[in-house]
Amino acid sequence: MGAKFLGLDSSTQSLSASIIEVEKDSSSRLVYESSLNFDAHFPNYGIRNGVIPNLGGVAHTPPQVWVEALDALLQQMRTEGIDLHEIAAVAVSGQQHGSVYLNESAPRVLAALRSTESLASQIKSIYSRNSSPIWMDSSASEECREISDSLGGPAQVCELTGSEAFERFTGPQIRKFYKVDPQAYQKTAFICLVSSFIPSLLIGKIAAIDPGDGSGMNLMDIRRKNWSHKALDATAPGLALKLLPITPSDQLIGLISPYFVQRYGFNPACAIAPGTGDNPSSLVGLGLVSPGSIGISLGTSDTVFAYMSQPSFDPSGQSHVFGSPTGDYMSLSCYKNGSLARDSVRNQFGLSWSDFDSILQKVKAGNDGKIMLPYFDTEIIPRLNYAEVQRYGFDANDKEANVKGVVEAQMMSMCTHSEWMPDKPERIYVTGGASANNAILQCMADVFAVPVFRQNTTNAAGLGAALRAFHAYLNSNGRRASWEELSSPYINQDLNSALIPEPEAEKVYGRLKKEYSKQEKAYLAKRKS
Ligand code: XUL
Repeated sequence: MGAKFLGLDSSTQSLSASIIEVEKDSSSRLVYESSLNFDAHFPNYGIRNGVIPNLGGVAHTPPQVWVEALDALLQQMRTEGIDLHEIAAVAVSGQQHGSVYLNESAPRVLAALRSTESLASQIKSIYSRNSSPIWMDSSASEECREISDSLGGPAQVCELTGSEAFERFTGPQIRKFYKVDPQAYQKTAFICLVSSFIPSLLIGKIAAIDPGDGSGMNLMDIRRKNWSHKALDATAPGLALKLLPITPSDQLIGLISPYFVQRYGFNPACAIAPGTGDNPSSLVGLGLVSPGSIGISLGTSDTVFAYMSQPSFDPSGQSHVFGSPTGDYMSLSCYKNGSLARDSVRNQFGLSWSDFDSILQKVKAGNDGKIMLPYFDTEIIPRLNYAEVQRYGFDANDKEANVKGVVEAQMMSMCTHSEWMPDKPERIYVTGGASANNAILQCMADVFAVPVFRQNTTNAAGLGAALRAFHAYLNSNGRRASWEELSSPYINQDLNSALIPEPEAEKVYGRLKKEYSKQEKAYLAKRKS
């Protein structure tokens, strides 16, 4: 039996576990996956889809939900008979940008956890802020402007940090916290991301942030991969003292804390690798470690991403450059109207996923020229601070047109807004819950006009985390394995199972994409005037 590596993915709506088993020759396979939904398990927090509802543009989650989920998932794994003693190393993938604020008692409390009591009950006093702003928050526009002005304008912020100032990015959120509640900001001794907070629990001390998730903050110098003092100063006073230095992705950050050894049977020698964001983690989980292919994740957010050897910026300023776990870079375009927009149409007409699929298949490509702009919620690309669905040539009651319209709109928007990316995609590797749906993937293939490969797991972020644990573990033992080698067993490149563009549909979308961009531009111009 080979060594095992555990990836934990703390996403917007759930915490998932992925375990890979590695043989002597370093080949590996995925041997376990499971998931725990936040809303279903922790109704007492009053969250909906993982978020505190009805706060307008403000989107927060109590961090205690993530903490409870960690105990609950590990307990569930034990109950299922998983021997956690076999895990050699663990890495975490987390929803990006979300931040956790801790007071000065945190290091002491984390170092003294007793295995007889739950994590949540022991750490409830370590927060300087009870809720965490997450990536769905769109309420920090004023702070984005202030940071941008102080750094010389949007292009300068992008050149320095890899992205223009964005509402959901951690820097603008920190600035907002400092302005709204300066006392609580002052009491904050440490600021973590979701992807460094969970590793902090695992090692029993505050864990550092890696360049992949550090680049989602508007605080990291994207080229040097360390904090930019100019950006920190533009954000909030004393911020440098609240952040640990950035840690490289391939170096272990500690051993698992005795709490997990005693409570769940982990081996005391089990090592913890740095956490990173779910998109950087998916990048390696999909084997995107050289140019040529792009990844699309269809989850709560829909994202389009690709490997880059050097930073290259979207001239429209809507996409981002992040660090990649390989030590290089990645491009990332993020859409807020992902699964919740698809769900909203499905629920409106009381459809099951298989009904939704049949309608998508039945309605001809192009929806007879009917176009939707799918802003069920505020949007990131294009940047919109209000929710307003637009329908051209149909209304809200037309079931077929709405089902086809929402998916075509998502695909056309992702495709047209990815045209800036330096390497033209030759194929798409797809992940996320909705990647199980054939008709959605066929529409993706037709719109992008390239084959779409569904992977064996819908959770590339969790798999990527397990692979990162393995990579950092090898590295710490003085062994080097290439990322190609590590990820290749998981990449489905079989053309027989790929979704291939249909020539007729490809032609239809060639025309419709232009029309879509026109409608999008006209709508944005109308809203501005
Ligand atoms: C990326 C982003 C989202 C979250 C979702 O910039 O905001 O994809 O990472 O988990």
